Amino acid sequence: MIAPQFFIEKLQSEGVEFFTGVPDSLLKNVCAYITDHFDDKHNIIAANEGGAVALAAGYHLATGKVGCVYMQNSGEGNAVNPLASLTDREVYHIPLLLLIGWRGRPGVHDEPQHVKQGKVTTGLLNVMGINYEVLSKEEDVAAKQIEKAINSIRETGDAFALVVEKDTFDNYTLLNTVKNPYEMSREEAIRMVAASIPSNAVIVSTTGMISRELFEYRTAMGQGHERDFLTVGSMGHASQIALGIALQHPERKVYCFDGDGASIMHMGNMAIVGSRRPANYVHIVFNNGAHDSVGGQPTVGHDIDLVAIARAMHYERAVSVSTPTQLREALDNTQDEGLLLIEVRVKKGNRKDLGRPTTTPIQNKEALMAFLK
Ligand SMILES: Cc1ncc(C[n+]2csc(CCOP(=O)(O)OP(=O)(O)O)c2C)c(N)n1
Repeated sequence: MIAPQFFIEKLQSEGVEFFTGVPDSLLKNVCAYITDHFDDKHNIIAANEGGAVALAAGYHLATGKVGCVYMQNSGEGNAVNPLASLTDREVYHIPLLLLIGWRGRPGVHDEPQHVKQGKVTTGLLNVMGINYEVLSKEEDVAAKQIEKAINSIRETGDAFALVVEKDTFDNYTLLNTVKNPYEMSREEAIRMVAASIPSNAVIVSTTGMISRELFEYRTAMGQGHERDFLTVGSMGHASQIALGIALQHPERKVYCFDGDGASIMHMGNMAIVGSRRPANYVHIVFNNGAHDSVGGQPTVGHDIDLVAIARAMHYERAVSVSTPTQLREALDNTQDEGLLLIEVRVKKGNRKDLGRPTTTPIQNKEALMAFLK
């Protein structure tokens, strides 16, 4: 395995000293090391992977240097547009190093949302004309690959990707954990909200532990899972799935269980919800100020005012709560009609024995569609 410190110091010795991206579980240790060792001008956790590519482009325009963009392979899709229409040699020809966590690598068991993306990860790079190496787990070989990558970038001016398999990096524990002041756990808040919704309501929940905690709540209560659409992939888009349902089923309440990382990733989606103002839509953002599901790296969730954003985007009502009593009061208001946002500020962390959905995505979809009929 590679020590995160070894990897990053090797990149620094090759002149790479600017990092930006969206954290990934396979890159968790290296992302934590970057978070601890680079200031906020040299490590920017971006809203989404496309934004990260553009940030690295801006850094290059300002310095002539090569930035490193880290991401899970799920983020390749977000990055394709700026890679093809900004940094590519047929456009502005801006060099950058990509570090891509390879979830769902063929032959390695992974969750369903990673299977297709895992199959197309290197194919997408090929079709984009981006050279890559699958990073070795041996430090001396990896060091040579880094030299090769940087030489290629310098000679061609093109992007180069290092693709990272599971268990490539050694452990590194994030030191700079900012402990937020909130006491309620996300799971406690999820349970309270799920227990309060009418029996004909639908929940569309976001990627990561929010969906896992909702799934476990239903199981623990002996309930079925047919009312919940667990958006296991497609991070940042749960609010639009919920909008698509809410507009066609005005007789039902539709809840979106969102994360701060996910809602920030595609924040424009909130403007579209606001523009349609569905009276049966309740948007709940469980805001722990972190990408908790992939290692707890910070988001800007606690530096922004989600209530003001929602109001500016024409949500009729928006409140922020952080205690069970406040949440209970806010939930009492969900009985009324009118587009509503509830921001629930929660602490970081999760139960260590948290399971994963045992139903497949297709089973989930079919059960929900039957329920909606
Ligand atoms: C496009 C994309 N980029 C990155 C990921 C990896 N990923 C899965 S969950 C997650 C964090 C979600 O954070 P947030 O929405 O704040 O919810 P939390 O985990 O904190 O509850 C990330 C980055 C992904 N699934 N898709």
